[in-house]
Amino acid sequence: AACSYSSSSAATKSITIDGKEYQTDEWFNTPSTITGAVGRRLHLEPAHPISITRQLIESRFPGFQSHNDLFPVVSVKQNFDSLGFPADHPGRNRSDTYYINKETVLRTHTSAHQVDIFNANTSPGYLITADVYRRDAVDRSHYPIFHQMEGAMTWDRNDLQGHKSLADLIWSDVAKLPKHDMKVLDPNPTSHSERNPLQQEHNADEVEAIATHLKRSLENVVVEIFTQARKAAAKLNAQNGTSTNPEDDAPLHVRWVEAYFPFTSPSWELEVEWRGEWLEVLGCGVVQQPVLNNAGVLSRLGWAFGVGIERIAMLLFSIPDIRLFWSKDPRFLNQFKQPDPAKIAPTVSELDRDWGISRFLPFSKYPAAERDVSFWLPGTVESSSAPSAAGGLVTPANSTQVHENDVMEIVRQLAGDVVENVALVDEFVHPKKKRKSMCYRIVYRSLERTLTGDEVQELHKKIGDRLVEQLGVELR
Ligand code: FA5
Ligand code: MG
Repeated sequence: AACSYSSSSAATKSITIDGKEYQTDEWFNTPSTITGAVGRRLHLEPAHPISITRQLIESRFPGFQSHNDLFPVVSVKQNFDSLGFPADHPGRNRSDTYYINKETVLRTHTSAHQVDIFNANTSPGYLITADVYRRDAVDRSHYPIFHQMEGAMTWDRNDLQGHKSLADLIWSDVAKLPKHDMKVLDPNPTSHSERNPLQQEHNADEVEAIATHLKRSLENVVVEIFTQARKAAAKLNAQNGTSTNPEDDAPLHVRWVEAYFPFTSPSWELEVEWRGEWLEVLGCGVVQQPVLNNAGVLSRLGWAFGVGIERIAMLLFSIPDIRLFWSKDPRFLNQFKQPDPAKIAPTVSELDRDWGISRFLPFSKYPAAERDVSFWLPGTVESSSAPSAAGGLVTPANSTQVHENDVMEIVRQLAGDVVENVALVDEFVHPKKKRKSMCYRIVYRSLERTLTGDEVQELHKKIGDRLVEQLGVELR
């Protein structure tokens, strides 16, 4: 979608995002590379892996109402205030969030719509899939735009449906959920009451019933994903006459970990072991009652989760780099197809269900070029020799803070999708000059072609110049 930046006078500037106009102010920090990507709607593009993953997860929540077309520009109130984010929460910073103006942001998570959808109260269970925006690191699993699916389910205290208590009703719904035989390594991590207290409106049995319903529902999603991923691996083996990669046949390991969110208590994250590492795929918990009160549904209680679609899609299709999802290269797009409705219908048995997932086959890997950029931060730092509250650590004196995300942003703005990774490789304070030096290593690699040396050199020079210009650093 198009984005234009127009200025009628120095004081009033406006920006158009996917056809809608917004006034900007001194909080504005959203580059046109970001606003220009609003409107791609990968989660609705037929046969796109993000869209297939969305459909696969949705299929595990029969009866839930899906909301897949909510606009990404939301108020600070929707994104933070209504969910109980404290005023000093780091997520609110301009270093982390794309602001349009003081009151308006690009949503950083699908939870921004919780209160509105709870308020509409059209269905006890709902799902929201949408693009979300964060200023973040640059590597194979982080991209400033990604997709989340929010899910929530609530019950009404005033509608016990013939049960003697609310907990009883919820336990009866737990009994209706499909069972699985996946081993969960840590099914019930301890909740620490400082961070995850029992809410005053709930009793322990209600919370246990809600938590069990939540965890079982999400475990069922994971089982389906891995069943389908294994079918894809088996299909590839059959085609190539190869035997199964032991990784594909290894028992699936998942675990629950205690987490913290301002809008749920207790809260958890679900981690999946993938190629020897624990990967966080979602956050969830029992909805904080003030959120439901803000939505005007005081008698309801229940659970919510938020899952990263790219993380799941990367596992499902073996996609090695998050930038690939944005590729318009037919060598990428043509590898995926919409599932055959006859093979995924609810009437098809678990064993025969087939989403037609295929493993991604990398087209040749193009060479990487690594370049370092080293610079002095503006100002000086003071190493306090006198005992101090900070315990004699190096503390900024007259140094201007440079946030790492500002460095990341400049690299992305100038080099876009030809950067694979940016990492801090060295930092030190010069003992005499009292100045701090940082060195970042940038890995340049296109997914689609070989970059020329001159091209890399030119990009790298531009990045250095822009760091000087915007952050006031001095190149070394
Ligand atoms: C949240 O965004 C919460 N809104 C989730 C939630 C919803 C909790 C409802 C409780 C109730 P978090 O920032 O951890 O939480 O992100 C959720 C998931 O999004 C992560 O587990 C991960 O799968 C994915 N994710 C987060 N950051 C990125 C990123 N930069 N790139 C790709 N995926 C990401
Ligand atoms: Mg998280």
